[in-house]
Amino acid sequence: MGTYGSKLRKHAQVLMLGLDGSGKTTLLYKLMYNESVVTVPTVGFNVETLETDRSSPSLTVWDVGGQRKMRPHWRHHFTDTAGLVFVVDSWDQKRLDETRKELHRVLRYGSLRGVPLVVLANKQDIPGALSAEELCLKLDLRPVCEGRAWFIQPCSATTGVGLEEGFRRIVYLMKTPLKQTQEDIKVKMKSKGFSITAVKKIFLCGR
Ligand SMILES: Nc1nc2c(ncn2[C@@H]2O[C@H](COP(=O)(O)OP(=O)(O)OP(=O)(O)O)[C@@H](O)[C@H]2O)c(=O)[nH]1
Ligand SMILES: [Mg+2]
Repeated sequence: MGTYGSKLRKHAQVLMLGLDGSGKTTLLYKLMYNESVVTVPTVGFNVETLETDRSSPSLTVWDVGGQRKMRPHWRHHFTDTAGLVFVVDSWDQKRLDETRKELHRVLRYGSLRGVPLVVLANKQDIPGALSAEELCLKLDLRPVCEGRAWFIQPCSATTGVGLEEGFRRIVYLMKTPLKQTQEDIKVKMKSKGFSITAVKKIFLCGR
C-alpha cells in the first residue's frame, strides 16, 4: 500500500499544522464536541481521538501550536504521521506568503514523503475569504504536491461546515493508492454514497 499505507493500522496519526490563528484548535473542538470554544494560542499541542466507521482506523489528531517559536517543534511530530492536515486562514491574505513558505517547508521533509495532505481552507464564513481554488493557485499546491495524494477543502471552524468532509477526505486518501487521480476519488466517493449526510452518520460516531 506504499509508504503511508504501512502506517495505517487500527489507529492512525493525523498531524494538524498551520500558522498561528488559522483555526486549528477551534476546528478540532468543533469537530469533537460541536462546540465553539474560546481558544488561546496553543503552546505545545492538543491531542484528541476521533472515532471513524469500522472499516477505518480511529484518528489520533495532533494539533500543534503554529506560532513562530513553535514551528521548529513541528518536525518532532512527523514520524508515524499517516495523514497531514494543513489549516489556512483563507481571509488573511497578508499572511499567504508566510503560509505558502511554511507549507512547502513541511512538505519537503523526507519523513513526510508520500503522506497524504488535506489543506483546510478555513474561515470561509468571513466575507472576502479566498476560495479553495484561489488558494490552490496562491499556495502553489499542484506543483508542490506532485507525488502525493492531496485535496483542498473549504471549511469554517465557526459554523462547522466542511470539517467532517475534510477529515473524511484524509481518511479516504490514507486508504487509497496514490495512483488514483483526484477525479477518480470524486467518482468513487459518489458511487459509495458518501454524501454529507452519510458522512455525518458514518464519521465521528464517538461524538
Ligand atoms: N470567523 C472565523 N473565525 C475563526 C474560524 N476558525 C477560527 N477562528 C478564530 O480564529 C482565532 C484563532 O483560532 P485558533 O483555533 O486559536 O487558532 P490556532 O490555529 O489553534 O492558533 P495557534 O494555537 O496559535 O496555532 C480565534 O479567535 C477563533 O475564534 C473560522 O472558521 N471563522
Ligand atoms: Mg491552537
